[in-house]
Amino acid sequence: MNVEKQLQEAVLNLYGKDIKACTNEELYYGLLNFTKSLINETKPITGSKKVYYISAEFLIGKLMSNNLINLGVREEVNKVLASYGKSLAEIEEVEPEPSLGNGGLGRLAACFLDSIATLGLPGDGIGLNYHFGLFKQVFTDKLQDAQKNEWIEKQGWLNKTDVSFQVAFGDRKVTSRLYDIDVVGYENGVNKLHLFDIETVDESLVEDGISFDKEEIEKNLTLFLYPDDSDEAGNLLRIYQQYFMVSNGARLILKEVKEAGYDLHKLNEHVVIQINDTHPTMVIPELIRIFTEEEGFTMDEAIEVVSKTCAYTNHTILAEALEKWPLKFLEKVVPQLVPIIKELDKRIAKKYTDPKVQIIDKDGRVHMAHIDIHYGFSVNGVAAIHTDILKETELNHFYKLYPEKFNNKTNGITFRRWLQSCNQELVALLDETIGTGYKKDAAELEKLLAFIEDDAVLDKIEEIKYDKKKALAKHITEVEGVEIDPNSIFDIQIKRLHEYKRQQMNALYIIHKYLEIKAGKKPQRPLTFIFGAKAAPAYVIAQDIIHLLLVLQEIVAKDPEVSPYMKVVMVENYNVTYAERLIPACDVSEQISLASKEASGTGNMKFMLNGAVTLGTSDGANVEIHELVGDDNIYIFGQDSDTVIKHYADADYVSREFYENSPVIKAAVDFIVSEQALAVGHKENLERLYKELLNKDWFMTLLDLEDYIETKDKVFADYEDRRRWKKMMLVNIAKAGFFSSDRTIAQYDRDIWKLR
Ligand code: 26Q
Repeated sequence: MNVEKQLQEAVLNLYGKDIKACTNEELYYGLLNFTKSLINETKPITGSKKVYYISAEFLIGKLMSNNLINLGVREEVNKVLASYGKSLAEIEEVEPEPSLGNGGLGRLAACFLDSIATLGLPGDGIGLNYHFGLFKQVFTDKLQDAQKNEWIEKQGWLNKTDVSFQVAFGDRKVTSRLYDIDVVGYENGVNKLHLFDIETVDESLVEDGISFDKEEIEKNLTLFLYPDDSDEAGNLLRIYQQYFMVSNGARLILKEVKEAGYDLHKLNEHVVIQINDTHPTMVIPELIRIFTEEEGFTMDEAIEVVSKTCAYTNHTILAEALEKWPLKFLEKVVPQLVPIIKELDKRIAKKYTDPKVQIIDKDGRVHMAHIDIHYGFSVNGVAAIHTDILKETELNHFYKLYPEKFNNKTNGITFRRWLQSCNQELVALLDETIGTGYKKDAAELEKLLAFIEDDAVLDKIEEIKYDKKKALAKHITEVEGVEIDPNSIFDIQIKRLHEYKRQQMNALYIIHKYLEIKAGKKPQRPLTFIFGAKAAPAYVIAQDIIHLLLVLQEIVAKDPEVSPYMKVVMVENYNVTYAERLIPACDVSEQISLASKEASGTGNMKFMLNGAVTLGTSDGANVEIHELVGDDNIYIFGQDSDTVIKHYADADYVSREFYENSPVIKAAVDFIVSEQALAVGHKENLERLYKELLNKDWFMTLLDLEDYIETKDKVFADYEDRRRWKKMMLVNIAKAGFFSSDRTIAQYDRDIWKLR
């Protein structure tokens, strides 16, 4: 293949110009056509059994760089463009980022699609084509404001198909339209991400910000990704969305099965449906409904085959995030499913008397996870500790009924995006030192351990980090208007804003440092604290925490005594693209959730792979990172999950006691409502947050604060032993192979899907 010739032709066709004369925007669209034609020449992945990964979220990020890597032409394209004085990195900027996910669960789904195709497994994603996705975050008056994020263009990765279905709700019928995005495996074939849309969608329904008429289902169904796991309103719309997704999904799956000529009674031999959290759970009663009403199955037959086809992944143990829909809501939106759900419930009630395992509870709420567990063949958690907690506590009643269904699949990340695409400098070093085998077998990264005493390699790792920090600093200056010093320590916390993730604890450390500097105790080296986080618009305390961070950013920046020693930056509209800049530039990775609450975390893996050192609690995948790198290459602090779970059981955590017994904690918490803070911030937000910490603190911030301060001080002191730190970086990179999503997907296939 002659890349130059093909690219030249692509832009000539579009614009009648040659590469040299094109703008970056024109080159992007030329490259898009070029890449799409390469994809069309790539073989579809086929087989007699296929996995359908159904998910309300696919946080895919920009696709150009990854597609070029996976097609094996990125370097060549780069060279050709460079020979015309063009920069591929700048051209890639043109691409809009689809925001089809909230956070971890959506990004995981995207990594999984990449790995499924890379392993050559037949497997498609099924989801929704949200026109504005998750909201775009802007800061106004140090508060989060939500705006629509337009990402769909005339020319893009979405391909309109001729697939369309009728979907009936209780009060209306609508028509769907399927759009596909190709998913290219790394040096392998192509699968698809199927995104359903509604034909009658109307973008003009959106008024200012993200408000729109919630009743006009025909027009609004696919406008937005429901932005919360905490908002009460809009629940009905969410049920419309979920049913729309699974009804179309079921139709598509059955269409493909019939076209292949398979017997529907043997569905489970050809299809496995992986249910990503409970959002797609209605696929179970929907399939049963279709089989009994349209395909002549008896209820027993339908239940049996569907149960052997569906598998469920749990991503949370937060009770409030487990979906429980009032039967009333389902009766309005999907009355056709209600008799099926009642039948499923009746069968369970007949078999088991324990109220904890019923599908419909005494208040008439349908527990979606319970449907998945009773009527699916596999239940998995997403990190070892998470699965253990599910088995021992949260889902213990189910574990006792079905021990054989429970299994762990520790999450992973695709190294194509989180190493090859975002850190080409590190890739070059790895290629030089350990060869290129790690690109197909991530475990080979361990070969890097042989260089632990090699100063040239250690220095190179440090130099790459420094260059990435410089690049990030430049970007932050450009887009946030904040100067940061690449010689300072970059301490980064990026993830959805949630109390259990404890950004507020990080803020209290910053206050503590600020007060220390004011008192004359200066850090050895300047510190840069970087945050990125969106908060669900209806999640009040999360908004308050964002406000506090922005207040601290301003106080520190405006204080000439302090600003030479520390900076705080809360970046606006944190998203996948931003993560790709932040992660390679990080020194200290903040993974500080209250133990037992973060199912896994995947940012922790991305940071490690890029040579950051973790400061974290014994939670989620941090536990496995700890086991892999050993005590000397990670900083673990805080109470463990057993202790935390016991505090909840005994209801004996009183945050005020910690406040009253520790002058350090008291000073930091009081600062939130100090005159100094109130002069910059809003009384309402700051007082509410202060009171929350003192009177409730449900996620036990103050429990771990002193240990956090002590440990973090040690991290910063250790950073000065440069040789030791560089070795820690190397060990973290070398041990990251386990967290490749290729490993995760191979395990899903081996234990659950059995596609070959
Ligand atoms: C629930 C009810 C009603 C409306 C919305 C929701 C809702 C929406 C999104 C519930 C949960 C989510 C997202 C959850 C999520 O992202 N979980 C994360 O999943 C990651 C991948 O497994 C883990 O690494 C994280 O630990 C987990 O928090």
